[in-house]
Amino acid sequence: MKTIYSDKHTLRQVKAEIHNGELVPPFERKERIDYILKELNKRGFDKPISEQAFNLDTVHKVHSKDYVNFLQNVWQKWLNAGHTCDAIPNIWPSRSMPSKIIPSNIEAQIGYYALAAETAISSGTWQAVNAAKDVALTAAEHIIQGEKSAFALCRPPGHHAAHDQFGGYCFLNNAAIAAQHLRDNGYSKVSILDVDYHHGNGTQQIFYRRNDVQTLSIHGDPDFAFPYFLGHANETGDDAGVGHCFNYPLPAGSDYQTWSLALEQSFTQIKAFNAEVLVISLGVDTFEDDPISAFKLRSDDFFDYGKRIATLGLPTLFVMEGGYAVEQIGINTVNVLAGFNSIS
Ligand code: FKS
Ligand code: ZN
Repeated sequence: MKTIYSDKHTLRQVKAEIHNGELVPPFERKERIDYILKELNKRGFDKPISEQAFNLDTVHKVHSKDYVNFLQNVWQKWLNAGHTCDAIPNIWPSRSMPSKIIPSNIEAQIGYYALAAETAISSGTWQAVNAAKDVALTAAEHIIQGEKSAFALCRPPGHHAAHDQFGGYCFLNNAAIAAQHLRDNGYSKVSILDVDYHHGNGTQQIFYRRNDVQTLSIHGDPDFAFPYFLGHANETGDDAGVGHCFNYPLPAGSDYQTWSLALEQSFTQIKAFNAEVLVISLGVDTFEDDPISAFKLRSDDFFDYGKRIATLGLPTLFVMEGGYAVEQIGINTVNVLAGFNSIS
């Protein structure tokens, strides 16, 4: 399995995130990628391949033009407003003032396009975000060219990024963009299976009214887990998309036995859909020692579920999402890929 990677991810380095009422060093930091690269090398995976540059055509099929334009320009506008530190969203058109007017004030614009407050914007954020989308598209190209699998080592992650909103460390939805690219290049049915601890709200929203891309997510119940407002079991799709969205919210403390039952249920739906290609939103924050999550998977469990994913026998594109136990993120991530390789 080839890994696609861009060193441009290091251009995104924010000072802090809001966590439990205080500013703390960001959980989503560049060192995460170093541990994964080190473990890939140690376990004999091929040297990572650099990303190719793609234009924004595919991006514009899953995100609005004004949102993408905002991402490209926000940092310069923030500087022009006289600010020097990272930008942190702090005001929203919320339920009591649900305005659809896009404000010209940059602080207000940031709030308009934000879905949460933990995700700061820094110099270099767009460059990293744009490169992560190139990583995902390059990996999708490998599948289109006939590879059985590929690993898009994206940073920042993408699955919380909605049609026109950022948050949860995500800006462009790398998995959704890759899925769209597969759709545009001969694959008529794509399944996106999200195994990150957090619900893939952005991916769900983007494809909610479509019947060509099935979305499935196994995650901490929104009753107690971020992003709180989406990811319930009764969200099944709308319009043409009815029956194409599947959520498996699980209780805090869920171990691999519980988790893998949900995985098997998701497989039943992927088979019923007759998916031609699989995109895995791969977050390893389901790990027992993850600092911001509440599941109990152990390192060996990651190998086991990688193996189980391979039994589906589908071309499979792994797209990196979360995982914050940095010392073990490499082992857990590579275990999934090695498990997959072990039987395919
Ligand atoms: C709990 C606050 C939760 C935000 C968590 C974001 C998780 C991001 C992720 C991704 F894959 F996108 F990186 N804070 N008090 O892991 O889902
Ligand atoms: Zn996560």
